[in-house]
Amino acid sequence: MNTDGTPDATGFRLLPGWFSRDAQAALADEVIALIGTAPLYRPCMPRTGRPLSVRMTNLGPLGWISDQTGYRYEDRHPVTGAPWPAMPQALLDLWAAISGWPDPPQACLVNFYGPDARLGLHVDADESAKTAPVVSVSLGDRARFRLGGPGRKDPTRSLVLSSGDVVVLGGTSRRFHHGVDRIYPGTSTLLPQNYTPGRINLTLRRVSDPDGRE
Ligand code: MD6
Ligand code: FE
Repeated sequence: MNTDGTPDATGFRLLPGWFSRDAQAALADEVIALIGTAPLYRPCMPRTGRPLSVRMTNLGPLGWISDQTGYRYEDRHPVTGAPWPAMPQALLDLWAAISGWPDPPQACLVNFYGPDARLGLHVDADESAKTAPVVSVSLGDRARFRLGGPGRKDPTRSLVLSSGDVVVLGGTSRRFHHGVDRIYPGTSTLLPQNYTPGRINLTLRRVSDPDGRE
């Protein structure tokens, strides 16, 4: 695992402090304003119907959702029924700068972690675009991110993600298990009071394959 911003042999890449403090503040302001129209909600796990501890919403043409029937992409907010708001330009610029993918991202999943929220080990596997990387931005409190391998039981490593850091899962790492063990409450002053302690993670994805199938 490299921490100098270059991809490792698996295509995993960490870009520490990619966004300056001012850029983080501008992006956080924009995302929080958009949450005003597309409110955070608590998705449920398929089958069990158990609510996740992370609250979510989406930006862009498509949004990732989870409910009793499964995981999928939808063009509308499941609670308000409205189309997802457009993605901030800064996220489109980030994707253009580092994804190496010719087309823009179609979905930005917004994850909000309160002090006790976690995200279990998972693979991002609901996209037909199997080779496009997934790019994520962390804002607010630090988090312990866990990265495994293609198998659920593969050994894992952990790294701390700080506000402004960017992670890229490209190449073979695109299908690696990963999750968030915990956040470290009170380690950032970026987010406004009603999001503190807390962490926002923005995950940019291509959803359709190059022939346009979803
Ligand atoms: C998070 N991130 O950092 C959760 N997935 O809160 C992800 O699940 C993720 O950071 C794919 C690629 C990058 C990520
Ligand atoms: Fe993920």
